[in-house]
Amino acid sequence: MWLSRLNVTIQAGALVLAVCMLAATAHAAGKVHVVKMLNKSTTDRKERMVFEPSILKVSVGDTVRFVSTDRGHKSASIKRMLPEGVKRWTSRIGKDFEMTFDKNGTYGYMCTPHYGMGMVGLILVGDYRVNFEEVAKKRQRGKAKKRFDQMFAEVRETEQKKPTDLVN
Ligand SMILES: [Cu+2]
Repeated sequence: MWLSRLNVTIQAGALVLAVCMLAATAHAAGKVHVVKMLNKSTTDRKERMVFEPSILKVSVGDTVRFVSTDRGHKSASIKRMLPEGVKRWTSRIGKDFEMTFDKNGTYGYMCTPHYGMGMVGLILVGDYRVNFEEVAKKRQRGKAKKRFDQMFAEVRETEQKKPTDLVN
């Protein structure tokens, strides 16, 4: 009697464990990365209105959470800075926003109200080179152009120095 009850307990325990492991596997499908939306850079106090990090490399299937650390910001994709067939996105000002990236490529985005102040960013997904040069050709203005040019240069430089850093 006592033994059979113990047996049931062990079986139930094994079942709970199996369910937990399954849930953990499902969750591991994609990583979640955080991009902060800030009034001031934490690494260079002279730089205002930034996404941090402004260049983010992720794997296909990963999610990026844009966190509204400071108020008044949003994340919106930029026309002709997305891989083919990817839908544009735009978040609500001052709200956290999550976006899952299911396609290889380079993605350019901005905080629409602060584009003129250079609040733009790049997300490199998997084999981001499929459209990198096209995205880099897109015409930009003012401070956004300056920051994008710096970012493209940084990506190219990293590619030359340590190509493995940019390959998933
Ligand atoms: Cu902003």
